[in-house]
Amino acid sequence: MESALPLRHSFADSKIKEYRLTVEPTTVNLTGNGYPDTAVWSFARTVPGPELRMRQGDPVRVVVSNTLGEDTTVHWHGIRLPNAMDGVPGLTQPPIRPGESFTYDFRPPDAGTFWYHPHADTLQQLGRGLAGALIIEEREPVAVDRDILWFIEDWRLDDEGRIAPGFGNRMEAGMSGRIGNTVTINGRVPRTLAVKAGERVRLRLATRRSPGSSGFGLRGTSRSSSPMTASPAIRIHPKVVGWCSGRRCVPT
Ligand SMILES: [Cu+2]
Repeated sequence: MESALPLRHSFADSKIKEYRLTVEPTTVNLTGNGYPDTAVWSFARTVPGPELRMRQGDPVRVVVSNTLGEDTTVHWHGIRLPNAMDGVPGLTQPPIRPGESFTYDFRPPDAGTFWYHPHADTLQQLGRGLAGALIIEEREPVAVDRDILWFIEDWRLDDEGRIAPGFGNRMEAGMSGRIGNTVTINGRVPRTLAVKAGERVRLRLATRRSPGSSGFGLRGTSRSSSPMTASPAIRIHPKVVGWCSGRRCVPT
């Protein structure tokens, strides 16, 4: 499907970084340890969706194809973009109908860690797994030894590993949001992250959790940092990481 995009014609095609994202149901194992697999809705058959990396100011194209049984779109959360690329169905673009595609073309103006998600039937599509990280690298690279993304997600699963229905519950929406019973980092229940003493690690944190507040902690470290802090890097000494969320703590 061709889209009418004002920016597109100013791009030199050879320089455009292109991604293709198919929105489709798939099955993943979130919890490990012999627990059942979970049917999710995914970008490109992974949860979270693929990490999209691009350079500040460079042109990027993302072609989104919808194989769900309902409309969708993609919104680029926190990024300053032309309105036509903002992904709000019925307002900035027509919805992407089942079987159709839409092409997003833009130049991200700001560096940082962002995320993308649908803006149609949002609570259900988010709750079933449609989200991914969008990393905009600085034009002047930050000096780090490792650049690590933790994409934190929150799932409400039943005993069979199925995503529990009941999205958009008004009582929950008016309180803390839909709080799950399973937390994953990069699509798995978190374990540990080993870092070397003195290693300079850039730890990027993104979350699609709906509850209004989260806590985060690093164990065995000399410093900790809020997920909202945009500092370019933190120095972690030894060893193991754990984190808390809402009313629960998940030791690792
Ligand atoms: Cu958003």
